[in-house]
Amino acid sequence: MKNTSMLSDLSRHYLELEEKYGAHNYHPLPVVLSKGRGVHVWDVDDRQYYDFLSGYSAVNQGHCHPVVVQAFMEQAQQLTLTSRAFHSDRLGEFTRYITSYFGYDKVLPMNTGVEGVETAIKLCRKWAYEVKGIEEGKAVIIVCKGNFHGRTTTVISFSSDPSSSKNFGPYAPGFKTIPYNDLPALQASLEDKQVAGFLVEPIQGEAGVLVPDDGYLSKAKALCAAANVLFIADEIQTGLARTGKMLACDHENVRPDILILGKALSAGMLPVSAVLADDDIMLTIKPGEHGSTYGGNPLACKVAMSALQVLKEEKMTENAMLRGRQLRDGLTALQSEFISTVRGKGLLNAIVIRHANPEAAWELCLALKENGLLAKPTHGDKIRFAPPLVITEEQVNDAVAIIGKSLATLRG
Ligand code: IF1
Repeated sequence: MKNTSMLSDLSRHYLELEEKYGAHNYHPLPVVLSKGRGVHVWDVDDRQYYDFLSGYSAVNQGHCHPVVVQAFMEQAQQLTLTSRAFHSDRLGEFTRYITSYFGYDKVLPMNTGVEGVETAIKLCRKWAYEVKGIEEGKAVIIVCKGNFHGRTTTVISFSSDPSSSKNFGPYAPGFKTIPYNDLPALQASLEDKQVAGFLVEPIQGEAGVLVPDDGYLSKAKALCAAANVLFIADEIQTGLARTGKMLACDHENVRPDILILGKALSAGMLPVSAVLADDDIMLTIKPGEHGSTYGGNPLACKVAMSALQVLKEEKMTENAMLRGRQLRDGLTALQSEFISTVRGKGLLNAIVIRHANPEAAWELCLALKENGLLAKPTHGDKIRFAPPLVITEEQVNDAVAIIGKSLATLRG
């Protein structure tokens, strides 16, 4: 299936190493990268590309952001890990910085995104039993069809994508799936008194950048509040300026009861995630009840503060809003017979390919690569366009021209 004929010997060498010695749990585009700066990455043959995936939104700040790299290097030479058996000067600073940045009482730092989700689930259940008064072991968390929240055994238990869950059972109970962007379904599910939380992506990423109707998030939040159910926002992919606001929930002035961040919280430097909540929720977890060896390590804390700082200092939220609109307008103006939909918010966008050949989206991504732009198809016919938020007006025009030129190769 993989056409590697156009690859250099050097690229093929690295690709074959991964193929031979690495597990086959991915199907990457045949390109071998060795360098990144801002919106660009370079392959081992020194060919330059626009990165329109941004590590699935982990490098919002651009590759190797110099301010974040500097913070990383300073801290790497000072102290990198204490474990949580001891305090560190960086953890204290970080907890103050991030809670005032987002306006919450407390933060619980973890590493990967899915650990943040797991933490939110545990917090929600603790709160359900110790504050709300649900009978122990009975709490239900409502989730949405088409969700993607990560790959642990509990989290895949409520995935609706068989490729994430099939033959990984037995599955964890305690979750109920309702359709996304469906307020009546949410309202009906909230009648069950054992419901403790509603876990939702403000825009569904993996599902193909599905943007819910205006008002969905604010009304969902209101329904949850009325039912004394925690509104838990997974902003791992949508947060941190990606959609043209600091959080995607900000588009509707929604303040989640539990906020989960990851990915760009470290500007792509190392896995850093965080869960934010107020005291009534966060203080239900007591010493010894949850944690992680690396969670809140000094290196992660320093890098995360720097990653958050540059988002604000360089006005990346505003740029994502402006450049996102420009990108969608540019894609629409291509008037390609092969694009059935252009959608997204800020710089989290996707197109849906319409073509007789079911491999057309993959073929288009190969053509994009040849023309100097990297993007990855999802679910066969969708392609995500999510460049780093430092992209300029000129670069967006250039990228749209590359996409137009590549679409032309799908003809015939
Ligand atoms: C992979 C998708 C994106 C996420 C949300 C939690 C996590 C993710 C909303 C878990 C992770 C990733 C993981 C990556 C592919 C990718 C992805 F296509 F699968 F859906 F971005 F769109 N919540 N998303 O999007 O975070 O534990 O990975 O740090 O290969 O699994 P993680």
